Amino acid sequence: MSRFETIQIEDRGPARVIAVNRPKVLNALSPEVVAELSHALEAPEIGRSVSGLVLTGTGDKAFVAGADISRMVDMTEDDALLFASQGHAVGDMLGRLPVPVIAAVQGFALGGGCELALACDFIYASPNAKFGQPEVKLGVIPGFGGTQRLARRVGVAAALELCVTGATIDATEAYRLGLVNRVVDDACAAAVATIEKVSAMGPLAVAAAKDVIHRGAELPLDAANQSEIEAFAALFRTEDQREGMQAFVAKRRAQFGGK
Ligand code: CO8
Repeated sequence: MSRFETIQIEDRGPARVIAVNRPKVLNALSPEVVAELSHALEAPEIGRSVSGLVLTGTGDKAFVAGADISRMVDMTEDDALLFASQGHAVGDMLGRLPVPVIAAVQGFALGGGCELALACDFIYASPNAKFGQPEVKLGVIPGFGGTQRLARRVGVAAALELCVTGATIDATEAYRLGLVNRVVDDACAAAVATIEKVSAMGPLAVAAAKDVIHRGAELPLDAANQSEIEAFAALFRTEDQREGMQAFVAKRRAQFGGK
């Protein structure tokens, strides 16, 4: 995995930890980071030996302090369109992976960093975490899902306040808003522990839960409920369903094969 220069990858048991690794610029997202993240998310072992991903940044000071401003300063409109589209493609990939993706945020998660965290399935924050969409201070707006995923996560009014003021909020406020699921001393360790728990579950069921929840959030309730009914029923075609239920009845631990 040494082919990557701007990200680090480490497997911790069934969890794959992917860290943006540009600590000198607070892990700012360059086009190279975006391209390497995209590559890393294509690894075939995700969903097989890898039961979940943890996205983080190296060092204590930042998760990701935004897109790399020095690389954006001279961008043309076309460059910006491409950069934002590539960022969004990574966000879409994260949502489509068949395993949970947890953002482990320590320090700054600003701009594209907050957006990268929002593109993960949920966020754990260390007590020093700081979130914000400061793009208006630079004369732009979020371009990597901040206006949309943030509004869906915390509501339109709270997202608007953050996006028009550029304010930074701490971990406690982010928790109060529902932006982060948990504030814990070591967000990365907690995220790895969560993936370990997930690895004992039926992998097809985990993938189905993620898929139905994400797709359903974009649908009217009756259509979303219908997709749940169909996904629930489809799992009864799997060996995992028989194994899970038979193990319960036999009072033994289920051994899921993902089939
Ligand atoms: N881009 C480039 N360099 C950065 C960035 C960044 N976003 N953030 C920090 N750095 C660099 C600094 O320039 C500095 O470099 P140097 O040591 O060479 O001077 C180094 O990191 C350390 O930073 P500071 O000295 O500024 O550290 P402080 O503790 O004083 O301040 C802050 C930390 C508050 C985080 C401050 O660095 C800051 O405000 N950074 C910019 C935050 C920001 O505005 N982020 C939003 C960027 S716009 C954006 O993300 C839009 C995304 C759109 C699409 C993305 C598609 C993928």
